[in-house]
Amino acid sequence: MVVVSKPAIEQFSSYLKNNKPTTLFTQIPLVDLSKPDSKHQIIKACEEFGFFKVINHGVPMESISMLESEATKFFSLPLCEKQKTGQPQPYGYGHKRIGMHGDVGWVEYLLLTTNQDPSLHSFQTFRVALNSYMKSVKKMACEILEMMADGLKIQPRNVLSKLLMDEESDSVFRVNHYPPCPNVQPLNGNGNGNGDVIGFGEHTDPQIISVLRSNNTSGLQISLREGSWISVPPDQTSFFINVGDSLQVMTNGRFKSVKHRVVTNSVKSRLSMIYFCGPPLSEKIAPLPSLMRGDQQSLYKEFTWFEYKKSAYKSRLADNRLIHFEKI
Ligand code: AKG
Repeated sequence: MVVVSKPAIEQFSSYLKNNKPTTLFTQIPLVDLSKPDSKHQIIKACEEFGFFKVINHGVPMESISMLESEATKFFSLPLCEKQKTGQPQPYGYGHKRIGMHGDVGWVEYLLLTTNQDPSLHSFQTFRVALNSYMKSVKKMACEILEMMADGLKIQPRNVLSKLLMDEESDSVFRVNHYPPCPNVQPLNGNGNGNGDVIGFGEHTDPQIISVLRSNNTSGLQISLREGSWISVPPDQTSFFINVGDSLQVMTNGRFKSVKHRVVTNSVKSRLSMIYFCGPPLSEKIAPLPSLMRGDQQSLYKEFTWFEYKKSAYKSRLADNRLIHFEKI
């Protein structure tokens, strides 16, 4: 549980900026990975929203449920037990504080590297469930990235997925737990509405893509291009894919990383698990040459993933991190 005293709740009550109710987004781009036209659907969704939902993904439901159950057990442990996984610097268990620069949310989380992370050494069954889940999710992510390359008509088709398959791939895994937030009036049947409290503040993900799965509790919202926020109906059998900043750069701005956030629920807790697909630290992040036409110029200065990450760690959650890397 996140233990927060009543006055401290106000700290989290970043009421939605425009204070307008968000609309439930029923037209989320849906990609059926088993269909031959999925590569075109992926491109369209990445161009329009930087976000889509996938079905027929091939990740066994058993593996998903096993990880969810282990994560739920973990978060129900006393605080001192959870803290044995280490402080989030950046890997380990964290609660309320997100990052090092004053961002807070109604959330507790575990942030792990996808390579032999030592944080869970005393949680063996959790570690086993995590490894099995990550293996399937990584495979699905690679398939999506290969379909993306096909849809973009670029060769070789593993130009993006090889960054994930690389032994040095700097991918990260995060499990977030949002306990019910008591001071939110249940304005609708789901227990969330206008007085939403921020669980995880608005941001874009820095990596290539992120693969998100949550339980059936609502809370995830994405920002549309024109700036309005919409609620994403939860679906525990599907995955949601976010375009990250790195993919925005690799496509020279053709795809845009999606701004998203999580609001809390007064009745139900939310559990989400996210695989952030990152390249190796030494990888140059630049527009893919095969996507550049004629004398088209890169919109971005040259940088490595290491340089981007270093800069991102100095920023606040909602900052536009790419701004420092754009050509003027
Ligand atoms: C993040 O951990 O970066 C998120 O955006 C959280 C999304 C979620 O918990 O659904």
